[in-house]
Amino acid sequence: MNHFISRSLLMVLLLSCSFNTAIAQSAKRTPISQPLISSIYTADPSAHVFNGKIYIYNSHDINADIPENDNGDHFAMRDYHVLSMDSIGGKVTDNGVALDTKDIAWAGRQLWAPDAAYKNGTYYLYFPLKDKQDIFRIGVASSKNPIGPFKAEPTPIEGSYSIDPCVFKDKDGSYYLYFGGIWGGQLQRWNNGIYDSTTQLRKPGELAVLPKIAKLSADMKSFAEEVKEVLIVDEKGKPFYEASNDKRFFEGPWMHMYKGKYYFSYSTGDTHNICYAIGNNPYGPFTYKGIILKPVDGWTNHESIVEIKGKWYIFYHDVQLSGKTHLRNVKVTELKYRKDGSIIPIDAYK
Ligand code: FUB
Repeated sequence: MNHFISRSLLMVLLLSCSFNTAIAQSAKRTPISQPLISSIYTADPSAHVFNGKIYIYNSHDINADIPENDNGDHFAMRDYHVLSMDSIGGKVTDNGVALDTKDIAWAGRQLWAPDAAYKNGTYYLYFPLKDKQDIFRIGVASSKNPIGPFKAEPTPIEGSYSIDPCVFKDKDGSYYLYFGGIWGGQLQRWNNGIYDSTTQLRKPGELAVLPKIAKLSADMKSFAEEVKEVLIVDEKGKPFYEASNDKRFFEGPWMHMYKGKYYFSYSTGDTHNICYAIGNNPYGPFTYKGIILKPVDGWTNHESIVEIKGKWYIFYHDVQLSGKTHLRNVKVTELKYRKDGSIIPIDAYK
């Protein structure tokens, strides 16, 4: 008995030592930037400059006391708040509730990473949300004001599915919606527009699941074409297999243009990188180029990349304020390109 107690004590001591070591190690990671706001938890920042002001459309994380699982049930967000600021480093304003699930007719649960766009005097908010059948769809809401309140359309965008919408305005004025996320984002369950809840995650020897794209209609509320796959290839032009999970797409698509090239960035999810691939048009194919942002504290990693007053910035999140995966805080730091157009990888900690 005594032997058992002393072994247990030893285990507790060892465990607390390794736990403290883990804390000490993470404490050594000094963040290069601070949370933009600490009064609420925020994540998945999609930043835009509208009329010279910076607006951040992000998830609003809450603690719903739901145990963590691979489906992401613990990300149980119910509304959006738009953040705004006049300049990088300036005061950040939380503009209150912009859209609430209770005002979305088709809502089931989980308002995940949104994005926004402006066209002809109206702001459009694109948002992933599970419908009443627990299937992620993408909805659209509109407002005359960039901070909302937004009014949601009565049904999701027809033909939309999965998560993480990113709206991109091309140089000819056309708008495209990129979307998709695997695991809890359900992208692996969709084949040729059909949902199958029994579909398993791809095995290492199978081709990786690809993100999706569709051109938006003139009214910004529907797809103007069939959803297409966004092909990401390695330097030899070969598509990635699931085994390359440090490079293949997982979630968080974002598109920006730099010096005439299309930069498609995304999170690798279970390996926590933000990577990028370059193409010559919005549809791709995109050739993998490397890591933009190394893993941050917390499981998820999610980016947006924007030019503001001649400098480039990456908006991202980590869990500096809470230490908890589902209670994140958005941040921003400068992003730099080399002369050849490649991006200098960022470590968010010193
Ligand atoms: O915030 C919920 C999900 O976590 C997002 O949709 C993903 O991109 C990941 O950040």
